[in-house]
Amino acid sequence: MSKTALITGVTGQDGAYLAEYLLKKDYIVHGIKRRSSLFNTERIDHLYQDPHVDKRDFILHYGDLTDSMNVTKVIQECQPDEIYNLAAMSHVKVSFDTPEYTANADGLGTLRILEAVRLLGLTGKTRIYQASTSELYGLVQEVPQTEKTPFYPRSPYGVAKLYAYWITINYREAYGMHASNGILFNHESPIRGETFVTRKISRAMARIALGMQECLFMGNLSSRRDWGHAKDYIKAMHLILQQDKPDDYVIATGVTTSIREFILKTFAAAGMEIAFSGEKEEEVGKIVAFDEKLFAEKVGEEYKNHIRSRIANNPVVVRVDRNYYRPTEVDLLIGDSTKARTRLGWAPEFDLNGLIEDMISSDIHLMKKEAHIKNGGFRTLNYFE
Ligand code: NAP
Ligand code: F7E
Repeated sequence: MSKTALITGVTGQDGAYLAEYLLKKDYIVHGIKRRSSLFNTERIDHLYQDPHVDKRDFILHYGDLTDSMNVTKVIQECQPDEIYNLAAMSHVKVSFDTPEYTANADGLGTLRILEAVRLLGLTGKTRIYQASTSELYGLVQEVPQTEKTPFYPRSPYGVAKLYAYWITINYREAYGMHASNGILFNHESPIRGETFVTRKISRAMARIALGMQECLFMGNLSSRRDWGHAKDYIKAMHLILQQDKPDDYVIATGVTTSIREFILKTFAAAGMEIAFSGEKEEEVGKIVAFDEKLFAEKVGEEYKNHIRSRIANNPVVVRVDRNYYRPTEVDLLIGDSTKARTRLGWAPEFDLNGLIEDMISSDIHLMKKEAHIKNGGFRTLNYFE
């Protein structure tokens, strides 16, 4: 018989990939989506069937993690075997602007799910995955970070997720619930939100290459992240809930890269060599060399003249804007996922170069299409279009 999963945050990057993965494994998948004044289901529209057709294995419910009655009602209706709690206000910089909301959604939202499962008498049936994060390590106390490294969060987001991490463990210990934390390091993809740094860079590179944007404005270029591909990381979530015993696992690649290096690699992947010069807010990145063959292959022959002219007249394509700095920063993240690799048999298929290739080919394709939409105004295209 098919298992039933409930995914909160199903309209997000991970929710979309996980829903697709579970549907392929013959799960019945329920998802919670928020009401929004504009469509917010672009990442999952390709999975959604006609609601009037009899067999529906992908079912969406309106909801919000700040509404405990809604959360309880949806869980009661679905009677899920597995809950993946992916819903969150997930942007670290924005959490400094909306700290109370972030605590409510990301911290108390997790409590609402755990308590609903308990009150509905589903403790013995429903397994729970909590989307914990490398942001818990914050001001890192150990390098690399493992399941045993002490936490020191550095943002309202990190602190809210710290509550969620511990309340998950507390419900496991107090009520014997199958509730686990995946401590996932940064993971990205072509459907990553446009304001996270990797997607911002990949998208801007495509727009600069096509002559749609002049410059990429960045915050702190020196912080380092351990970046993997979301497609690999959602498999770990599923594996965690298939274990007999609940537990907590670090999911990471074990490779750390600075934002500056990510920019160099992203432009280089499309044939543009960048050199950085200057310090702090005066630092700039210029195009200094051009692999015309690679550029023609990745971007297109017809855009080569534009890059030649940029190199000759206006080579600066990256500048620093202090508005993107955070009040407290997480400088260095690098994870040790030995426990997940040995106990779950998990291993990533994508390395950083593979991730960048996937992201830039998608963004070049999308931005070309966007450039051609002239009538009816400018519209951001969906990855799946
Ligand atoms: P994402 O793309 O920002 O998606 C977040 C999802 O949560 C969206 O579907 C969003 O809905 C929904 N949401 C936000 N607030 C909500 C609320 N109050 N009630 C119900 N739904 C709400 O995030 P992601 O990258 O897929 O990450 C998934 C989860 O993993 C998050 O909990 C994140 O904090 C955590 N995490 C992410 C990473 C990473 O590198 N990606 C690493 C570690 C942990 P809308 O579409 O309507 O905005
Ligand atoms: O920033 C620096 C920024 O916003 C990465 C979330 O998914 O992963 C994500 O959080 C780094 C930071 O991700 C810009 O200061 C420089 O040092 O892509 P990000 P994040 O903050 O690491 C963790 C694991 C999560 O759990 C979160 O939900 O890049 N940076 N310049 C910039 N960052 C952004 N966004 N924009 C810039 O212009």
